Amino acid sequence: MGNVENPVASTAANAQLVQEMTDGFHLVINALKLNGIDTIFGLPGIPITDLTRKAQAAGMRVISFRHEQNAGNAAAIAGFMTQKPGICLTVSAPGFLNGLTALANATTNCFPMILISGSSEREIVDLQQGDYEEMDQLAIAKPLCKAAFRVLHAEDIGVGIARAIRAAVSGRPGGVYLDLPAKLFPQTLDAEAGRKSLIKVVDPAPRQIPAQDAVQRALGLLKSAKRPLIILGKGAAYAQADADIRALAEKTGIPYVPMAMAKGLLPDTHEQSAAAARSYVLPEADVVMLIGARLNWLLSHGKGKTWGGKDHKAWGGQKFIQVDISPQEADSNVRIDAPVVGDIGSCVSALLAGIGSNWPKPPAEWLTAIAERKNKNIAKMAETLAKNPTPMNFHSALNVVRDIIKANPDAILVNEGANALDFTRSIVDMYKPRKRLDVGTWGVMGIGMGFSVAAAVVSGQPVIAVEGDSAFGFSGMEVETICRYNLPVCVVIMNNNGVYRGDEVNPTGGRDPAPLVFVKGARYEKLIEAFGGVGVHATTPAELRKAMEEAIRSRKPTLINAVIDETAGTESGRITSLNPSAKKK
Ligand SMILES: Cc1ncc(C[n+]2csc(CCOP(=O)(O)OP(=O)(O)O)c2C)c(N)n1
Ligand SMILES: [Mg+2]
Repeated sequence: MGNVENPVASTAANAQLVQEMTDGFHLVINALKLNGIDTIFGLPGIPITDLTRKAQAAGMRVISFRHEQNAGNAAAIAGFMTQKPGICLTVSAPGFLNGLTALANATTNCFPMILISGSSEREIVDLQQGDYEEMDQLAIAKPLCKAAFRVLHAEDIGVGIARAIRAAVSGRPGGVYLDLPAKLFPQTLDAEAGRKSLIKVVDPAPRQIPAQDAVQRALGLLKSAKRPLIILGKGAAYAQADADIRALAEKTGIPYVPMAMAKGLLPDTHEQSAAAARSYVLPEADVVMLIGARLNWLLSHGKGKTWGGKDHKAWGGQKFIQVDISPQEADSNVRIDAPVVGDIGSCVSALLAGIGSNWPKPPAEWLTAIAERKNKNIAKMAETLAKNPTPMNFHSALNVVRDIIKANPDAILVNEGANALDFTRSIVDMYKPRKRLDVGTWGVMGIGMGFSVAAAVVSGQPVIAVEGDSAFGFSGMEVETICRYNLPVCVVIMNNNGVYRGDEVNPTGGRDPAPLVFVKGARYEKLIEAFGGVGVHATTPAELRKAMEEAIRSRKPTLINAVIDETAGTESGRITSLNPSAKKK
């Protein structure tokens, strides 16, 4: 009670007491920083507004978005690029739900991210008494992510963040949900106890060394092949084992096909690339080595006509080697004769060691047959690209993008749309790993601006986003974010007036437009001008080239509205056949 008698001493003692306390806000921030996480992608509001302020005050980069889905996509792709979980921070119920699509997409694509959402008062939520933004977020997130956790006590924040990080990046990476109720943030804790409660995660993604017998089995099968093929998936790109993957391809001389986000792992101009002869090599290969690529729909499930099978479900006769971090991946669609389970880096290095220096090159007939098809297809494409039709079409516009990427191989290419996606993937060569970021496993629209913001923030490199006009609309408001943070992003909208194409009409002759078409001649470039960015209306390849060169040079936020022939596209681009068609005409 001495303090009551001496008011001055009492104030000083209280001040000291306050200094020695910490709270939930700071524990969350310090736990992230302790683990090398320096950026938060999010959108403020109750109960996490102060967390965003305090994180910025503590030196973290806080990138605020206009919609949580875009913040979530940014976090996910930051995770893919860095092998550290990207953080998306949202408010409760609606903000959480807005972030959830990105979380599910991250999990599907094996991108490590953590969605951290504030949540309402547990006692009220659980009794369903109608709290502000009431929702049992943990239960809803669980089936859509790799792991989900909730922290109720400030002393458990360290453990909660540590578990979330491990779950996101270890084994097959994926999305993790972390639920932080509002009441957690103001909870106080003795500062020293708080510091001690935090965990610096040691070896968050431990290497997983493949078994030697599995490696030998795979090499035996590969050696027996007459027509071997390697398929590189985005798991191979994620692994950052670029030099070893290249050495594996080059030492064996085996032709390879990169999946979309593995483009550039070896330069697309590499002589062993069989991408331009894909429809020849898949059915003809006798042994296929999948490296970080799953036999999902993107590879026609490893069977059917694409693989030389007699009908759409028949096995084509290939033997498969599958290098994957998940032991459950093998046999998911067809028999895998030689699974090699481990992290891609360790697996590739073990395979390399087994290959030694005098591995026989694949038979010359195989290589010659591929080269013939490939050269023919490349020549045909060069002819198409050289044309300069009016109005501009996908080819003449993308020929420009192709040149710009060739001249700026460190630039990151973000890509979404249908025709705008498929044509870009096949026309624009990539020269370096992890430079192509796209719609991934789901073919989801809406990743464009979130991916662009994160790519620019994480890498500091210029970003070129090639967007269908429909695709752009899903995240278009983030051009304000791009301008606000002054990011070197150049958005190129392939504007063909609609979804797939812009020439459909309402068959009834009624006043409503057809479901797939947009306002004709829309001036998208004016959107970015509203926020101080550079807008360009480009109707010819020359105008497009000039604007793109200037965007790269100036690093100013730029949006180029590239006007494309509205009749140039096809339904769903390359995946027309996936549309269910009515039997009755
Ligand atoms: C979230 C989501 N909604 C809808 C779709 C269906 N979809 C696929 S591509 C696409 C847009 C294609 O139009 P656009 O981006 O303009 O590309 P274009 O073919 O015209 O070049 C849509 C709506 C999707 N893939 N993802
Ligand atoms: Mg379009």
